[in-house]
Amino acid sequence: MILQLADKSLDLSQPRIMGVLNCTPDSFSDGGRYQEFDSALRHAAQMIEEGADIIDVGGESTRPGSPEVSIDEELQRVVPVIEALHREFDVPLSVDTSKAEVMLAAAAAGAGMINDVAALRKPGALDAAALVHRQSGVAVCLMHMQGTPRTMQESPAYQNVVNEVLQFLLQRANVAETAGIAASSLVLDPGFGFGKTVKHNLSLLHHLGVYADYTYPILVGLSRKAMIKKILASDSSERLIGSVTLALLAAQRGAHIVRVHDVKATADALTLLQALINNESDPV
Ligand code: 8Y7
Repeated sequence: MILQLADKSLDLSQPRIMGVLNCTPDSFSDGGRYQEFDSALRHAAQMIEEGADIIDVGGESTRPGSPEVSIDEELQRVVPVIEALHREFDVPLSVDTSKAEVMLAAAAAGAGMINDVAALRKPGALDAAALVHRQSGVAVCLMHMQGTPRTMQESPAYQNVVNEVLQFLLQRANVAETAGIAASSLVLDPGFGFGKTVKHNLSLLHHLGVYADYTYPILVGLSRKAMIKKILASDSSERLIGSVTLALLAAQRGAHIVRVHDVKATADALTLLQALINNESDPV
């Protein structure tokens, strides 16, 4: 399976790594715009060096309880970074946004994928994504979320989380395709932690294989999520091991792209998984 991301392509016959590039001010010291820009570029360069296959550039914190960011602020955070990365590196770029204006500007700056945690439900987002898809073949990741980032963790509830998330994603894929986005350019994501309890997240991870019956690539984000701390009942020192373990479990269950903060450690885990798989296809 090959995913086209505007002018770049990604072979998904083995699991790929999406490196998280946060362009939110709270992830840096308050050194002003240039320092934030510079620090973002260096962080991206390091993740590429460590084996990231895509860089996900985000300017809006979507963590539970986060305040919303204005369009202008988000544009100022992500567009210069995407432009610079597109100029300097060959790696595909995605933009983590739900806003139509940011989708348009990011695509013009060189982003090859839109990663929308709201699955194109915000005003104008569907049309903006369809437009940049038609113009330059931009791919779209549709993620499931119950509720909104501000309130989603208050009381997540499902009859059958696996089925409901799947039905939502297939329905959003259908809406996207009707708007003119090719099925082959869509990626689906169950949205771990977005309106889900630990139990919901574990059910989704356990049953990730249900997506294998569909032709869409699957992206998962489990890196540094609250479920790790809740299950391990320990503090941040266990986050790395927890994140890498969950990325590996997801890859083993068929995830095509894992969205992670710790690229090097994840790349090592996936290399070991690949060695295991390759060994079986080698004649003895
Ligand atoms: C995810 C994501 C976040 C995820 C996709 C965090 C932007 C919260 N999580 N995008 N974004 N999937 N596609 O903890 O799971 O990284 S933000």
